[in-house]
Amino acid sequence: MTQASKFFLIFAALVVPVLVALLVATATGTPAMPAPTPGAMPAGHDMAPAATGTAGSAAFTLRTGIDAGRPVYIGVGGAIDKVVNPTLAVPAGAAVAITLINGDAGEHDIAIPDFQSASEHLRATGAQTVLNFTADKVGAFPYFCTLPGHRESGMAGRLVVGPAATPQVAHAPSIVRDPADLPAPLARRGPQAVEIHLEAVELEGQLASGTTYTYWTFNGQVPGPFLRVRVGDMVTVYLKNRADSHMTHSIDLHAVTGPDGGAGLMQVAPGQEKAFTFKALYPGLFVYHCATAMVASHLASGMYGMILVEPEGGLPPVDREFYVMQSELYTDQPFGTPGHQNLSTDRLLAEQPTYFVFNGAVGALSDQHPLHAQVGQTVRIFFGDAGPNLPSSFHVIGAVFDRVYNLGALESPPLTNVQAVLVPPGGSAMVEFGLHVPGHYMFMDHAMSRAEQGLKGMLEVTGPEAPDIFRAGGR
Ligand SMILES: [Cu+2]
Repeated sequence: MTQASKFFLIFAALVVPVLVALLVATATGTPAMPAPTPGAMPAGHDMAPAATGTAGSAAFTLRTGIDAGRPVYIGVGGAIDKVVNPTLAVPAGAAVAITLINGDAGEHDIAIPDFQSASEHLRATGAQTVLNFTADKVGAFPYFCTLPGHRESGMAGRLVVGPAATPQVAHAPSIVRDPADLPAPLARRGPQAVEIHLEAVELEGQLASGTTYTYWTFNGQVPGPFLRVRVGDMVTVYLKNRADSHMTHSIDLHAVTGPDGGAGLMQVAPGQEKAFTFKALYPGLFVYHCATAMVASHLASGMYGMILVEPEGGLPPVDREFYVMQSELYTDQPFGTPGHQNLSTDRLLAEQPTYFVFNGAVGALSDQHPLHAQVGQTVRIFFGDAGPNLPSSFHVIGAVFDRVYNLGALESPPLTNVQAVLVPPGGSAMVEFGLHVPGHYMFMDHAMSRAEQGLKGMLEVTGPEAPDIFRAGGR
């Protein structure tokens, strides 16, 4: 957890209950009295941010209803959805629109006397009215139903006008796959039949601190599972698309010899499952991905992974293996904007990413899952570039790759003593290097601006110092 998020949690734990208690006390202590004089502006963390709108406008929808036997307002949509008598937070100076829908067949209205604003009476179920006014003073102001007894029995809430809009910070589970989450090398064996089971899962995930994104994934994580087969295997791939998906999904494996890499046979609608079988003719490190139109948007949203087809006899043993994939995201708001982000098709088509990530999220391989190894060990990184569009100049700062299996070509002689390897979108490289000096080794795409947009990973190496190789000072 970052310092900033720790601070936020402590702040929220200490301050929010106090503010809520104050608001409740004020609201229930003087139910029938005239509106209180606007006081100091409360801190913003207890507020429901504007359902829609910018600094210049804010729109909310409320529905009348019954809660615990009393008439209330219930929020509709956005951050106030299903909240009873929600606090409506708007920036100072905003043009406010509150739509009221009659949801319970009683007669109701809504008024905010501090802004000389009151609606018509709604009598029929489903009737609507809109209250419009400008929030031209800062403070907390009651809204309520003016029909006799309704405010007193519970039909009241607050409008809070702040100097600026409350930032909408969003939280969701991590979708990051641990780079150490990959199967061990296969035992020595001949070719055989292998079954692979994958599931397309659409889910809300944490893209960066305070920022979320709707990922499309294989098996709920990014990248999808690391698949490991042997050359000559007959591989049957099952792909299920979860019933709660909104999109058709599919799979194209670059290890396949056959039309569309399987994707023509494997377009799977929500709630369905399909299978196909291929023979792994070629050893190598291959990307797989969803290939449903628009393919770029499925890749940009997280639907990719890698399959290793081991050569006969397997790969030479190493001490540590890691699974790392780079990709770009194209969001409608700039890098670092808090709140939920949507895919921007315009940016995607213009190849102008807002985020660059390893394993799906900012901080995935630094804050969440740094790579760990020890002095004296040899490390192997299976590195893939999911794109969808941009190549990677993969580099580990302070290390030289002893061996690079360029383009994932495992049966070609490796390049030796390499500083950075260029990996195309939809391509891969297998790199190996020995660890000689302990410390923090940052890795990235040496197109360095991308490090400022999320693309940083960390290899933590522990063990004895090696002053004969690296030390401070002169001789
Ligand atoms: Cu897909």
